Amino acid sequence: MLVSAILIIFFTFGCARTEKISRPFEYSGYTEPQWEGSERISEYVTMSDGTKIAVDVFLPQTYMGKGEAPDKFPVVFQYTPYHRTTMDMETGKVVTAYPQHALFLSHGYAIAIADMRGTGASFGWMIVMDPVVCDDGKEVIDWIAAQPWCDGNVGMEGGSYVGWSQIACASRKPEALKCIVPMVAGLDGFMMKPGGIYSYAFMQFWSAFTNLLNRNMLVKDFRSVPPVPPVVDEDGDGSLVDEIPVDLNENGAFFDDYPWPVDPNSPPQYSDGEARNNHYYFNATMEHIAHPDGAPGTYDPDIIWCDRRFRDEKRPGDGLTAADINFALIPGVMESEIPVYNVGGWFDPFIRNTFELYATMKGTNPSKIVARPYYHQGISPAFAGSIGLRSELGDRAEFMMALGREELRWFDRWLKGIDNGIDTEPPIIIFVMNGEGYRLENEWPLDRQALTNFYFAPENTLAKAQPGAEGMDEYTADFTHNSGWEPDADTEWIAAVNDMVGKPRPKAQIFPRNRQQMMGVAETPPFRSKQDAQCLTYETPPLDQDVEVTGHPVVHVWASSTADYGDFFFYLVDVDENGESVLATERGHRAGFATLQDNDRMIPGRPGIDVLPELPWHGFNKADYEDKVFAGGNIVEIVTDLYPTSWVFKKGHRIRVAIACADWPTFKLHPELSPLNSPDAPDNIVPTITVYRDREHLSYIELPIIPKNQE
Ligand SMILES: [Ca+2]
Ligand SMILES: [Ca+2]
Ligand SMILES: [Ca+2]
Repeated sequence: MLVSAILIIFFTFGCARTEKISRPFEYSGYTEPQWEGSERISEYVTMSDGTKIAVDVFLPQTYMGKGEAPDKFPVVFQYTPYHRTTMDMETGKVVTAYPQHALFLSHGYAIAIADMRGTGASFGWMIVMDPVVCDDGKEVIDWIAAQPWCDGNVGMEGGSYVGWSQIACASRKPEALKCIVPMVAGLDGFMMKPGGIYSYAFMQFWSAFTNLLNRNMLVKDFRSVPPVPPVVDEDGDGSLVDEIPVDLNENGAFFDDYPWPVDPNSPPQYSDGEARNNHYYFNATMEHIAHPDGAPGTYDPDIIWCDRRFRDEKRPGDGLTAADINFALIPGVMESEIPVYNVGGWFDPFIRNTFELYATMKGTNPSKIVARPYYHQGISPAFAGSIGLRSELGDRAEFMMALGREELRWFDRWLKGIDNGIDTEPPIIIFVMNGEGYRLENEWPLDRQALTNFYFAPENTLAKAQPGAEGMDEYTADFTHNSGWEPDADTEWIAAVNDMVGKPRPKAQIFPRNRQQMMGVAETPPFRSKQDAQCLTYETPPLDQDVEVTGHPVVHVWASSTADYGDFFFYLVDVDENGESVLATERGHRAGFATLQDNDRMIPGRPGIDVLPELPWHGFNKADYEDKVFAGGNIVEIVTDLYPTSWVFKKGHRIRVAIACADWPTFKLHPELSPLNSPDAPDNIVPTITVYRDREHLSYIELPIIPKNQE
């Protein structure tokens, strides 16, 4: 009686919250926001090898719910190399950078964020994706689970490296880890060399950014973030800002101002003029740069990876290969059976990995995937509007909060045991660009896809009919072809950071915005009209009806070259009635990796796991590479998939394939064709390629076309 009276009151006042809704991006009625505010705890957690890891914890503060306030919480954990929290240098206030954390806190979750060793305020030095990072993660989760404020349930979330770190932790099977939400996570160990070609611009950016962060620099006018907050208030005055040593020569860094190990005669100085005993912050930061044991100190990802051309080449530092630090983690994650909600972006360079994680692990781990139309960092309203994403979702904050509600549904299900149905609805959510928008699916690739070949045909056309007995096209490489369609900020700040750490300056003044350059969000759709004019192109006549392509397009191209070596870049392009062209999807491939290999080889040691989906895979080991692949007039068949997409080519538009032999400075030029990695270097070898399109050499793109009017 009382219950129905309460319900009547709620309905009378039109409180929508009482309605139970649990579907993609919408969630209400299963749990209510019952907490306001948060309190922060900052601690060093000591790893089994003695290294201190910085952890910040935010606990829900004021209980607004009914009954007694819970004093133990499920915990959402982020494990990051990008500073666990941010410090406002003016006010000394510490904040988390993630707006969805407030949502989780209000629903009775605690938040824990740790700096990986060698980063932030943690001690030790950074070796990117080293196994010790995985082991540390498990130790931190074990520590969280043992704290009095934790109810024993931990989930993880975050993007990019913070997505990788969830796979890393899950591979070590911590007992308290109950679910993860890796977003735009790169897992293929060759992810910085998609198709075997080095991602030059991004790695220049990322190395400089890493060097900047790990030194806790604060350089005005750089694309900078503030120093990470110190963990320990050594002088006990309630302020953390004054634990950061003074930058004596005002060059944006304190690491160059004092000897290390600390010299008692010239110790670090502090803004309050007080002495410190332990210099925690200084010592932690200096360990990132050089270790007292004589260990290598700061690990520069660009220097380490740039000249390693094969997936099985060992790197200095830990002697591991690219494969060892990524797909090698998969068997452990599968044994853990931890539920995984994969979040991908159609224009993220890791979207193939996102689908591989989903498809490979769905049989062992409760799995879900959403593919949204965005870049690594987000999406601009202009692009969102052009592909049919509602304009309010083009707003970045709302776009992120919609994802926050998805995470809350996942955490409620697996950390609180709330039966909200997220694990029984169709597991796949894709956004059909230029089409119906979000759509639920049950399998990937879609069973109903009709794989349709579009053959390269005379006069730069694409035809469904197979070609005749003869046909070929010549194309001379243009090393200035650049897939970026709008300039990013210039590279001055990278040059300045590189100067400070003793590294050469970038080869280009401007790095473009595109899929591979992951920082920043382009303001306009990915136009290609200008770039396509620098390419060899094939296109259909105007379409007589809408054509939906959802899945993994695959390119087959027979080619020879005047040079012994070559790189290829393939673009699937949508050309409108006015001839303006926009990128749908793309991928590059180094011709020397010509032979297809079993994709189960992605996991080192071949543990018998079927890596899915079955896509062309070229191994990328040294033994898989054919040097001088085009020598002696050799005609080579290149087969590669493009990044998965879901794109509707509208009636009246044309489907175009554009082929380039360089994409600079996004990708490093082929080292044998441009040893100086510069489009205008005098000793460049500029190849002319011949693309064959005859009965004996079928060159085509295979498109996964989704029939209309299904149900
Ligand atoms: Ca202080
Ligand atoms: Ca200085
Ligand atoms: Ca397989």
